[in-house]
Amino acid sequence: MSQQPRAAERVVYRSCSLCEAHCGVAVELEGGRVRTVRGDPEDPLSGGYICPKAYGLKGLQEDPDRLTRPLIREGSAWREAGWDEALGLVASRLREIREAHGADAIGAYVGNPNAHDYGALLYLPTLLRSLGTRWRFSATSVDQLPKMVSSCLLFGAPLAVPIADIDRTDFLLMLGANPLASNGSLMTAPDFPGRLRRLRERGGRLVVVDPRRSETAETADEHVFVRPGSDAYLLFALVHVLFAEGRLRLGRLAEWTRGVERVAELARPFSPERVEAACGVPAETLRRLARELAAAPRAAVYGRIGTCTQEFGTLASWLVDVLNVLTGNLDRPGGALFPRPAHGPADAGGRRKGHVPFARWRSRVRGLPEFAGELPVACLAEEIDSAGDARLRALVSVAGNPVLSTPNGARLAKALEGLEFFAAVDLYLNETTRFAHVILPTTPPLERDNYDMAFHALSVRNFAKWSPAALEKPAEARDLWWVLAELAGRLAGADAAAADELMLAGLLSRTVGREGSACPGVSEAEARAQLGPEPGPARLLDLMLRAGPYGDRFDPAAPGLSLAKLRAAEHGLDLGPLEPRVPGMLATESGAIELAPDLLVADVARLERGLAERGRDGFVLIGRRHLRSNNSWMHNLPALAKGKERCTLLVHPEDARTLGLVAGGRARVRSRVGALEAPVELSDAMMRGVVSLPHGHGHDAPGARLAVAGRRPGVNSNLLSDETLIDALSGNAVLNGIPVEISPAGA
Ligand SMILES: Nc1nc2c(c(=O)[nH]1)N[C@H]1C(S)=C(S)[C@@H](COP(=O)(O)OP(=O)(O)OC[C@H]3O[C@@H](n4cnc5c(=O)[nH]c(N)nc54)[C@H](O)[C@@H]3O)O[C@H]1N2
Ligand SMILES: Nc1nc2c(c(=O)[nH]1)N[C@H]1C(S)=C(S)[C@@H](COP(=O)(O)OP(=O)(O)OC[C@H]3O[C@@H](n4cnc5c(=O)[nH]c(N)nc54)[C@H](O)[C@@H]3O)O[C@H]1N2
Ligand code: SF4
Ligand SMILES: [Mo]
Repeated sequence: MSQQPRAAERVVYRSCSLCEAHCGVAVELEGGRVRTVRGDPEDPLSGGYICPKAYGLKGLQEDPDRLTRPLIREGSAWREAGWDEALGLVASRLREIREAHGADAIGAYVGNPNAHDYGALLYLPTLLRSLGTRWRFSATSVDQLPKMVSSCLLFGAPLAVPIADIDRTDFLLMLGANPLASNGSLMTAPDFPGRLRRLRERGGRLVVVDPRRSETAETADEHVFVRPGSDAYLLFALVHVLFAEGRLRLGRLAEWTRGVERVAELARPFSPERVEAACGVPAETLRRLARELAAAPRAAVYGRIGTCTQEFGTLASWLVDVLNVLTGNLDRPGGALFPRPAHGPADAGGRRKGHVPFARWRSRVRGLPEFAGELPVACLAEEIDSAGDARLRALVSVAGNPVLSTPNGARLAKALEGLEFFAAVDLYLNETTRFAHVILPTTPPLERDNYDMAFHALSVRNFAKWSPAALEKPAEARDLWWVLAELAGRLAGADAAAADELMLAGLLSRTVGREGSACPGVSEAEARAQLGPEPGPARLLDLMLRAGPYGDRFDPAAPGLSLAKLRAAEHGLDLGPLEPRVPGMLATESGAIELAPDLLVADVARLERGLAERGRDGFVLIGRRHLRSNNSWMHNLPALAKGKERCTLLVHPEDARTLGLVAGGRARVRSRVGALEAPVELSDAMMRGVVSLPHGHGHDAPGARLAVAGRRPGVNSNLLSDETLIDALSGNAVLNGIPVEISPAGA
């Protein structure tokens, strides 16, 4: 006799917000608790796919180490406090420091989870404005900053990132990405494994360029080993071949592209034969790849972490798009296109054109340039620990763990310890927040509503989904948006409601009631009446949706979109495949794609200089990700932490032999800035001369409250990453291709 599974009392459909894939999930509830988390087969984008981390939503909810009340540190002890006391203390300490030393004595660090919370995305600018500091840092500069710089120069907007049209392309050239572990990045494509499988089933070809035969490379038609940090040479060689062999095909974009001849000149010296040693890729392979790319009916080049967090990150990010343009694949189906998110403006029409927010100020110690209002996090520690009146004395961090995530974690930890005041908004007492004076914990994903503001703009289909809170939050819990707004308000002598009203008024004045705005025929009063009195991000989102490209323009009888309509579509709304958006979305001064902008052209000289030094380096270190892991902060969930040891040093067996390392033994790894020991795992998937260690481990820090993670702490790979190694153009940290010396531990 088969037993019928018990039905859940209630099922809430929403998205998993743990990674960029944002898969649709069905959260089954029973007795006020989560019974389980399943994939939602009716989600039009993910079709039921989830990865093991989805279950982590339940684990996170129930983790006894997750903080639920504000903590105030007294000496080395922590005590729980109410919100009024904790926020009052943060605001008064920050005001004191600002009055004594100026707003630039306070720094801010914003971590990755903010990108997965629309409340954070909407209210962070308010807090940052209220702090008034130019010393803003974020996980951007250990991640996609180079792509943002290049997109800003080429297309006029930092977040104008072309998305590889994986569902329709015939040829995907992927560099420095491992979506079988990461589930995709700057490319929201839930069920990436299934999409790649279908690409190959319909006769398409997948080529992966990576110094490790990654899980994704294993499934590809071809894997090309590349020396870490040499992608710009490889990509330039492909560009060289396109020009040399007359394989250009700009198509419709010819009219909208400037600088093609300049690119031809720049590519001339980078022949396949000249760069093959630097890349570790035979010249014939480079030539063949260029020909295949040019010959494919529809092709897309996609580069990610491995192409960004390296010495020539901006050049490599740029050349990815150069190839897409030169082969006629940019902005056409099956190539790489710009999404049209429901909350976004219809095109660049009303925006400021040609504005490149670069180097308007520089860091104090090293003179690194600001981009889009942020300084590279590689210089955060020195801005705190270098003597001088203008040093950083206080820090506010929001959902970040820079001690494990940014270069030279040991120096940063020491610097944080020396701060006069440190406030952390975070779910855990961890490697970073243990140095805080106050920790403000906010609601975990299932207790808050969400709309995937960042990732709908990076999605392989135009898509919108409302994620309702699955669980009612406890009385003492606060959402991140509210904490940001309340803090912003208090710094200005007001509160969250005042900060929220300011946001709404600003957004309304740009969106309705004015000639040239999205809704010229709607008065502010009318819009306010329809949006309702409830403060918070949902109301702002409603306004953006209604004024957006699919919006109802405040005519409830019109077929267009509003938050109410989105809420009613509980599995999400498929808004169709990506469609051409050039020239409407371009926001460059010329209104065209600037294929050879001055800043990038100037950086090519550095690439040229680097060529002589390449190909004869010693060992270099790269990173890797694991499907059950999420940067630094999900190792405390038993269901995800189980299994074999993951924080191992991968070494090619031949290299191990010459180094005297054995499987299961321990290696000592040393870089300019630090040393550590890690267990050795032999792997012929590694390129010779390259070793790999995952980041986000090292959970044995004294004072952290991470019982499960602490049992198998692993080591912090960012003890080895050197804060002086950066992509000189963008200031992005080099986290792949770090020179290291390796020996058997104890030798
Ligand atoms: N060596 C090496 N280093 C890397 C990388 C690499 O590939 N190699 N990758 C880099 C990349 S791509 C990134 S994005 C960065 C990430 O850098 P960070 O964002 O600094 O680090 P995370 O590990 O994501 O830490 C997130 C923090 O937010 C907290 N948190 C999680 N969810 C919430 C929430 O909902 N609310 C609040 N208030 N807090 C929350 C967690 O407890 C944790 O402290 O790491 C970078 N570091
Ligand atoms: N399971 C899981 N998923 C995640 C995360 C996680 O920590 N765990 N983190 C999330 C975040 S914040 C991000 S940004 C994304 C990142 O998503 P991905 O970009 O897919 O990141 P990785 O899986 O680290 O893959 C990077 C690949 O680049 C290769 N590589 C290293 N150096 C070079 C190089 O110089 N050139 C080339 N061509 N390749 C190189 C590495 O060997 C690795 O296979 O993943 C997100 N998803
Ligand atoms: S791939 Fe996994 S972690 Fe990422 S959104 Fe989907 S279920 Fe969540
Ligand atoms: Mo990231």
